[in-house]
Amino acid sequence: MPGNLFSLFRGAIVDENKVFIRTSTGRTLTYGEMVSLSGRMANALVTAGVKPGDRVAVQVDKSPEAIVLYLACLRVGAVYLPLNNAYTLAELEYFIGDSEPKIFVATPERAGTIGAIAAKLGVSMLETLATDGTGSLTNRARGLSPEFADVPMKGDELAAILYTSGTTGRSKGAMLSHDNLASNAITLKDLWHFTSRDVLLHALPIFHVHGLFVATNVMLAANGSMIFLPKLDPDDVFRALPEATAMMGVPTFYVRLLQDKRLCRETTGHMRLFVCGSAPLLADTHREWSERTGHAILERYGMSETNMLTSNPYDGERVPGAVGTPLPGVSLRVVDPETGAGVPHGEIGMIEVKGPNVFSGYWRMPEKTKAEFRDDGFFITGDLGRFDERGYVCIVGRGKDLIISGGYNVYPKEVETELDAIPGVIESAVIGIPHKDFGEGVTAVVVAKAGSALNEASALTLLRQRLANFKLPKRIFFVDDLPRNTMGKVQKNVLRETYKNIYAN
Ligand code: MCA
Ligand code: AMP
Repeated sequence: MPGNLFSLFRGAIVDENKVFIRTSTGRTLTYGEMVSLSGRMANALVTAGVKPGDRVAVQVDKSPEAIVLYLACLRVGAVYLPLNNAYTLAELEYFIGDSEPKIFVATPERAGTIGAIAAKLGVSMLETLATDGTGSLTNRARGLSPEFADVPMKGDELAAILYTSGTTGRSKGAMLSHDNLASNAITLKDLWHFTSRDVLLHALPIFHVHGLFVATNVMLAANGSMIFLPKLDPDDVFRALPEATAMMGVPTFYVRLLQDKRLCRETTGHMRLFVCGSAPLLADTHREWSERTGHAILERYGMSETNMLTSNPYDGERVPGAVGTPLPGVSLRVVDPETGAGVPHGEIGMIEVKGPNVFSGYWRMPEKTKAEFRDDGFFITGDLGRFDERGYVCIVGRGKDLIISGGYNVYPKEVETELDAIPGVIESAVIGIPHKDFGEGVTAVVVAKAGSALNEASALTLLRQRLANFKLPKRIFFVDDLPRNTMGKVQKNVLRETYKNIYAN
């Protein structure tokens, strides 16, 4: 492994003039510019007092400069902490308090409000970065030298912290090391045959593993190019598609593109690869895509804590409904969730994993970390699965109370906590219901006090101030009582059955 991950990326450059990122507005960043700009930005961070191990929290829009900032953090040895730009101030307050960043980088529009919270929580510096690359951070970097001696890192030192929600409602920061990220980038580049001839159509957000580490790190390791779209807009996609060789997306991308008449063999014939992950891809979507385009989507499976774990083959059968075999170097076993003993081949159990890609633990949560690892070092994913007769892994459910909506994780407990805090609410249950577009739709069932004036719209207005938009229930139902079993536990399976068809059309 390369030590500092940036040295892997620098070493992969065969052509400095090659475009690394081109935006949908036509702005470009070459590999040579990426090295010099990240050098300047690394100098800016050091001048601002950032030291190895310091957290740099970032909530900005997608831009080439945001990637440059990520790379500058690697070079400095700082810990990059990307935050979903849908997070509300209430959510940010928790992340800032928990991670204690040295600097917070925000969009110019949000700098004022975030600055007040950051200052209250003791963050000494707030910098800005806009979508067009301007802002106080780039101003700081402008006059500085492009030369920067990358800080030597031990492979197990932290490169990034990614917050993932938790079953208790408190988000946990998954600590990822330089080696965790390097191992996955090298493996996926080789497995999926990425080279400097590739152009990746990139419409994912860059604050999660999929858009940042799977897509961007793999392209950096391959010296390939990316076309950055701000979001999944089918018009932008079909405009950019002729120049692309590959695309990565969550299932909602594929569902939406299938609704577009432009999707056909002619418009996708030149493409080399379509990769999907972050949530289950329905077998029907996989088949429909193959029929319309002639391309079998390559589905893979991973987590924020582990990066990628399994993949369908590049050459060989890509099976609808299966996530493929464990990546080289990854050990994956299926066990009895209670005892941890292996289950017979083909039977369903808890998926546990070990490998160079697996994180070292949750930021400042040693107890949680201990609870989610076995004594022999295997990480308990919370996903239920089985091996099929080919040796492919199939994910059949989740042992954790988690909803995945459009590729984003939503933990019901977090939404229930916010609902229960609303005056007039006695209790609530939040469930995931099959949703045509988002895979699962966050759905709330609420018991309100007699005579309360609370209704769906007023509850949503209050929630909107507290929760990121993708966590908001698509529907809220008011009932007299929640169904309970003899132990008094809410029967979410009964609720899921009651509301199972609400998003069918
Ligand atoms: C937006 N909305 C959503 C979501 N996104 N609601 C539920 N779930 C979502 N994911 C809401 C907006 O708040 C808005 O609500 C309404 O939907 C319409 O917004 P729209 O503009 O259509 O949304 P969009 O911009 O098209 O976004 C949908 C999306 C996007 C394309 C599915 O959410 C997305 O890019 N998801 C990818 C997430 C991702 O990268 N996951 C990877 C995590 P209103 O109108 O009421 O305000 S990494 C991971 O999971 C692991 C490691 C892995 O294996 O990869
Ligand atoms: P996150 O915490 O956002 O990284 O989400 C990780 C979770 O997404 C995993 O634990 C799985 O439940 C789910 N996931 C990711 N990829 C797939 C996939 N291809 N099929 C089914 N579930 C997936």
